[in-house]
Amino acid sequence: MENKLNINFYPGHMAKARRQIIEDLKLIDVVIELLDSRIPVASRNPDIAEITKNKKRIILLNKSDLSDDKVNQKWLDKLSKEAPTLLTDSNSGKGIDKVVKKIDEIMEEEKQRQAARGRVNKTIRVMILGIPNVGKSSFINRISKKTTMEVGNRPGVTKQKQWIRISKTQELLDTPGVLWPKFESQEIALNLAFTGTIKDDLIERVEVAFELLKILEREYLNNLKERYKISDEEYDAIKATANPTYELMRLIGKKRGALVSGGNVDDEKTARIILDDFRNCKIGRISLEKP
Ligand SMILES: Nc1nc2c(ncn2[C@@H]2O[C@H](COP(=O)(O)OP(=O)(O)O)[C@@H](O)[C@H]2O)c(=O)[nH]1
Ligand SMILES: [Mg+2]
Repeated sequence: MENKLNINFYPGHMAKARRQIIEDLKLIDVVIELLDSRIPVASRNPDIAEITKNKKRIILLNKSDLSDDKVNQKWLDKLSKEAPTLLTDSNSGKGIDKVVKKIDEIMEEEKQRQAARGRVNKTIRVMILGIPNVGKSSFINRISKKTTMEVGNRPGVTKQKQWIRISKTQELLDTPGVLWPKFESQEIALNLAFTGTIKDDLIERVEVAFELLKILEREYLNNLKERYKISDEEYDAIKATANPTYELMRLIGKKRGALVSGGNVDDEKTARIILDDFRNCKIGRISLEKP
């Protein structure tokens, strides 16, 4: 646990998951790459392009209810050059209908090729890929409307692939492919920590909250002021100190009553408040990465 931000500790497990994905892909026509719209770079496994290189692919920027709409549009523009890209919210279901339509669209040409060879109505087979916590299970539950999810739990059939019919033309593999993120930089590791993809007990919470606050102060200051009822005068006073971000953190702690006996600010408790508020969208819709 002292080994903070270094959690690549089970390569054997990862290699096995990767082999399984490559095996499963033989059955698949279209891959859905699920990303967290707040951190499309950090939530992307860099090997995915290689793993899926002969497959049709669509990209979903999930948790779009939590991210900044202006930034979402920019990511849509950028990623669409690589593959068809859509915004989804797997909690409410917003954007999910468009996924089925988009898959039919990108398979249209292939379908006509098959029809010319006498194969009509071949079912399109789809699979989800993504790192932990991006919303793969939520997405599958949403798109399958919970109709056939339980089938695979019968004893004796658990080894068999289960397909969930998601439209007249499409079936989805019921188990998503889980790829691990790569901690290619401190920035990526921090973004994964902010969003809760890396568990807090593996990391230094106060440091992580401090780093998040730095970004929020720079990019979303008005959201912060509003959430924690910080006046312009209070913020100006903080700005004049030697370590404004730390003073901001202390002010937030004070405002929220996160104090230790004696009246000093409880940094650990304050860190928890800031991280929870961010993750629960209480500071507003925030994007941590921009194209
Ligand atoms: N706000 C929001 N939360 C989501 C969305 N999709 C998933 N979640 C939440 O993110 C967490 C991880 O989701 P889960 O489906 O288990 O992710 P998985 O590890 O990829 O299967 C859960 O708390 C979900 O409720 C979404 O589109 N919006
Ligand atoms: Mg899951």
